[in-house]
Amino acid sequence: MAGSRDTEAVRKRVVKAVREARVVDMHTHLYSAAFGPLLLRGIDELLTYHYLVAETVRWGGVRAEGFWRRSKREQADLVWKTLFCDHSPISESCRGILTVLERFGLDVGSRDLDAYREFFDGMSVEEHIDKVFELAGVDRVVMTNDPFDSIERPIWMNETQCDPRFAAALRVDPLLNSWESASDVLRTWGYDVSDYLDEKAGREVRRFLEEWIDRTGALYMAVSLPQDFAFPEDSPRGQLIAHCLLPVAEEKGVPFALMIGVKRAVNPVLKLAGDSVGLADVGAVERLCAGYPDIKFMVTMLARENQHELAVTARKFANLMVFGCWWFLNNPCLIEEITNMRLDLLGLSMIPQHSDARVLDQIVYKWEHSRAIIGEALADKYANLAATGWQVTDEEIRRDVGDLFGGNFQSFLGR
Ligand code: HDL
Ligand code: ZN
Repeated sequence: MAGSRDTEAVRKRVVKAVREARVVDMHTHLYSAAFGPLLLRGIDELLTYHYLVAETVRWGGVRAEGFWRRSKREQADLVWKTLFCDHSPISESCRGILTVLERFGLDVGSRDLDAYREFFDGMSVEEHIDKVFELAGVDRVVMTNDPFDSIERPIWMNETQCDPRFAAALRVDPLLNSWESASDVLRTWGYDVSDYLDEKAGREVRRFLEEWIDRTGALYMAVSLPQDFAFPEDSPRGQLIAHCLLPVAEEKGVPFALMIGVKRAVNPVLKLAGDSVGLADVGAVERLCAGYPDIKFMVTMLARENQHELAVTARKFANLMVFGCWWFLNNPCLIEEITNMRLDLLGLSMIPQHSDARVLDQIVYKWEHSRAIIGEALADKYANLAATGWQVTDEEIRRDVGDLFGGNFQSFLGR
């Protein structure tokens, strides 16, 4: 057994284990090479990530309409000038790009954007994926797969072989949040659904979900939900969840992931960057978990103010797995706060982080930054144990860290 109450020694062992942990990134917007243009990679995509678009437009040098009229390269040039040259790149989104450049061994001090472009352009997509997964310490990522996406759907219909490092998740936002238009589309695909959600429509929607879970091998079904999400609710979404999503989740044994608290398009001209956050009702999560004890729910919420109640709700329901510091919470100050809250309330029975990466290279920085913060929070907890005389082996530390960075997710899937 390691030394007696040497808290510094145990901290070092925990930080090392977190740094070395293999990761299963359970929510991303990445795609394998088979999905062609859907896989975003390289410096210009990193610079035009919607987080940086919002931060660039804020400085007023360009209105959003003018930004969108520029080419991707011109947009990246403008972001680089505004956020990296005219002002220091302090924000998490900006700093992340510098972390990526540094991890690839590039000369960050040169600020030579064209040299960075030349480097990324020199990698084939296969080389690029291999290198990024190696640098990030990631074994597998889960994609966000939308059957209603006009580019993605034909790729699945052609039974494309997917890279085993990229698992699928069936995203059902159009179905649940825009039933009117989704039902029209479903009819064109041969599902006999009318606008009115009768028993036949319910049967056909369940068939659609089952077919797409089988086609994609989806590990779970997921939806992002507005801040005013309510359940139960006498609405198309409420009926679709109760009569379609939940029965299929139970039948197929796949979790239902709810991502709650989005205020959609508060500034539409910013496009993806135009969404915001709103306080949501954790009671809906409580009623789902209580009402359907045999169904597994993974939940992340977008408002900082929802985090404590969500963690307490997870103490009440073993079929609830909270995950990630999502979107506007994916910042060092909030990852630290939320991770400490969850460790105090839930111990190790939670999923501390996902990357939400949209650009391949982002998993390098998102995981580097999160490992540092989660590692420190975890080290504090083991130091507290050591201070009592509790001793922990390296195997036990690696077991616990493995649970947090992939094991809990895999176990919750029942796979
Ligand atoms: O709905 C989601 O999955 C969110 O993650 C949105 O895609 C959001 O635009 C995002 O990229 N957040 O990081
Ligand atoms: Zn996402």
